[in-house]
Amino acid sequence: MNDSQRSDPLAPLDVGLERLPADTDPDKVADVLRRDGGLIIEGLVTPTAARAIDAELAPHVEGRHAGFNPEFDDVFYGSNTKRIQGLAAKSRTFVHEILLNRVLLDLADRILLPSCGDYWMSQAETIFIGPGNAAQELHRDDLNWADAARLGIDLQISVLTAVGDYDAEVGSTMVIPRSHQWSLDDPIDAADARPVELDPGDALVYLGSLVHGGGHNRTADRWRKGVYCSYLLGWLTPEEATARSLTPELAASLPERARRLLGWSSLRGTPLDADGAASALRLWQLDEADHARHEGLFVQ
Ligand SMILES: O=C(O)CCC(=O)C(=O)O
Repeated sequence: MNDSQRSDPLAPLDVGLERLPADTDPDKVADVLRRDGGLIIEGLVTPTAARAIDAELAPHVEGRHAGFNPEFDDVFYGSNTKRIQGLAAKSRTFVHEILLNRVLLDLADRILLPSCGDYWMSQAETIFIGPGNAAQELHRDDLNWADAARLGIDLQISVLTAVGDYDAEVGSTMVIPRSHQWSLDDPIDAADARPVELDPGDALVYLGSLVHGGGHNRTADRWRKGVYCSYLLGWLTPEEATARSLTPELAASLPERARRLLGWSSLRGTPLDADGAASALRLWQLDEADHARHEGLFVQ
């Protein structure tokens, strides 16, 4: 720790984030996340699962051009970056290994459930950063919900799992450890950001209040491969229209917990244990006759 950090406990850490194995006690993982705003879970999924997710998404990634709207979105989302969304419909391994990952759900239970009846998925996408792609502006995800971000509670947990190269040269995520403790109006200095390097299967987990951004891919021929997934308080609107990415048949074929996370349920304002698993199948809270619209796929 340097002198400025000793005199100011909220100054950014010189060192990067802590790295914990996936079998670490969930209370400890939650404490580290609350303290530093982010951490690395080593081996969140196995390298085999990471490869399977990459392979299942590959046809979609190959069929997608890089970049977005050159006048606006490219600056933030990346002119040579491939983002494929609707992942639950495209990769079963993503659903089972990332979305439903026990380590992530244990963490979300501890961080998000105190402020909501249940949380849900806000977005899942590939963030494959191609050669030459410039660094993304450092930002806080919570500012998508700017008024709620000022309430002083945790809104979102984001997870970036490496499914291929994820080193500093290729544009690994830049983070400012402990910046989640700053005021939202504090200036952001890119010199404070540190790269988070991951092996396939490792994941960067961070709060929506942590300052971060995609790194600069300085290579001529390598892609940085991360799969993003985020969990959001149930009373906030997700970034992605997740439920619309699934047909009723596909939704019915998923585990009940996945369905709830993907928006196939009504709002639960009460804690899960008071509400029970049966509510997961309740698409409409009150009008049971309306279930006919789904031709018996979902039962009360
Ligand atoms: O790709 C990354 O490392 C971070 C991406 C990100 O923060 C974003 O697109 O909002």
